[in-house]
Amino acid sequence: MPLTVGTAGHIDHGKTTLVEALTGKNTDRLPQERERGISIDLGYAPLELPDGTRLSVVDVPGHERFVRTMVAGASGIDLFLLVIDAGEGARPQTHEHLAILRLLGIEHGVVALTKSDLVDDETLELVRLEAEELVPGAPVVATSARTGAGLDELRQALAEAAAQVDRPPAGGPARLHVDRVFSLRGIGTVATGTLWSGSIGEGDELRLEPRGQTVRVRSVQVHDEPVERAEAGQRVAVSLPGVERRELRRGDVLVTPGAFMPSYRLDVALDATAEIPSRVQLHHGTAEAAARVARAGERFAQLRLSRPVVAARGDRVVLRAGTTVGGGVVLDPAPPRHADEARFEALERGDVLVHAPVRVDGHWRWSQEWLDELRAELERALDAADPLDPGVTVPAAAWAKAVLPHLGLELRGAKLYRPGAVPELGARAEEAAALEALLGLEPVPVDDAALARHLEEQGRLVRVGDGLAVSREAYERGRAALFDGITLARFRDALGVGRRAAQLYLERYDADGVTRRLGDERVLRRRR
Ligand SMILES: Nc1nc2c(ncn2[C@@H]2O[C@H](COP(=O)(O)OP(=O)(O)OP(=O)(O)O)[C@@H](O)[C@H]2O)c(=O)[nH]1
Ligand SMILES: [Mg+2]
Repeated sequence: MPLTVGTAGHIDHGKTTLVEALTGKNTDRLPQERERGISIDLGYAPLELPDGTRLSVVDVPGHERFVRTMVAGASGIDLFLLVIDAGEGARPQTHEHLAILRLLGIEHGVVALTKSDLVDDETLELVRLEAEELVPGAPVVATSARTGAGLDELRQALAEAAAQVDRPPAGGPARLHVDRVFSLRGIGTVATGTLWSGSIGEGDELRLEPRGQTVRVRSVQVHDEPVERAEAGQRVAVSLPGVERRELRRGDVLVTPGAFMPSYRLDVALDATAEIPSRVQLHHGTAEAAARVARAGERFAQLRLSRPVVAARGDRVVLRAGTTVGGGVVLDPAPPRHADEARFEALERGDVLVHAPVRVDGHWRWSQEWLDELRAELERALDAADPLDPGVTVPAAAWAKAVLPHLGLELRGAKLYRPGAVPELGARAEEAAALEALLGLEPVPVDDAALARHLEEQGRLVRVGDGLAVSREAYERGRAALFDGITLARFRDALGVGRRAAQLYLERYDADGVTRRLGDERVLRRRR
């Protein structure tokens, strides 16, 4: 099973140096990072362990101003590598990162005491005790990237910790939280991230949320190797032709179309590590949003967000207000706009109290309130629709088929209409009359395709060629002039139009099944 290990720990405690000692890769690639000697953005490197385990390493910055970046990096990991400087011991971001790991539910990992070459044995023992107290149950390994001391032991400890991770295979629809975007010459835009569920393969159609853009995957890579399909848990790079690099950023989500709805509200069970104020910064996946906290009793809250997130039940979130103040587990990713404690308690018990559609035992379920909201939204769209075609496109969601019968609307083709709705000219009646006055034998252009279709349905014109029309009488006159074996020249003379126009008439008769082309001639089709 592919696993990702993320570093954690206070600034300058040696995370990046340790990752380089383990993997051979310096993940501080930005010029500012090299100049200032600190990590600013997330770094990535593959790590091969002696027992053959392959881990992806995410190296995070320790600076207190970049904790938000740390949360984005930690949100997709399975294991932690907490780094503590043996000379300094635990410092503020050691504690904060550790709290974040706990809030994200990341239980397994290893503590590395770094720079052991700089301290005496007694100091090392004191820090070891501190570490053991801080992270009970995790192995603590003293290391030095400078001398190489403890590195083999650390690799061994990481392999053992990896063996303990037991992540249930996450099937279902695909969801990838984007953490990095770049463009490659000849390939185009590439997005990377951890695939939280489902799988992604070449040629898949996905939705880029919360923007709501449909994209197609050209190719998929895992660890710089092309693969046909990437599976949940893997760090994945997908190339997305036709998407501009600036259209994508960290925090965006790639999902199976129709499977997740971006939401401005989350119902969560809170896990407070400090006083949670009424306004916080929400971190979910690689995304962030300002949130208002509407408490429901002691333990629950509805988070009302400044921008939508793509969440699922059971997801973990982190809440910060200057510093980390807590987190939560998502109970309902698309709740109604109210927060009453009883509802939260029922949700937590696992009762299915749904708002937006969810699949329960193979059947779609939704709340009446949600259905009313959807209906109101569709009514607004119907009011705004072209009177000539007063319908709206069926919502492109997996639940559409199940929900449609409950809407009281009429399905015609791929669109929904009010029952019995008929096309009406409305404000275009004058335009139609002006057009009709122009119609005759010679085809005239009609720019308004919807209008042309409507007038043809009413028997007021016949469309020929691309964006042209003739009068109904002209069409009938031409039809009466047809006989078996007629050529283009004879037809042109019979109708008294130009060669190009004659050609358009004949093509229309062919399309209508009146004639069939046989070499240079037309034969009449026998009607049954
Ligand atoms: N002597 C000694 N110095 C070390 C060791 N590991 C790291 N250092 C030094 O410690 C300083 C900080 O190391 P980094 O690896 O950049 O620390 P970091 O934790 O990645 O820092 P941020 O990413 O900014 O939080 C550098 O000057 C390293 O050379 C070690 O094992 N021994
Ligand atoms: Mg670093």
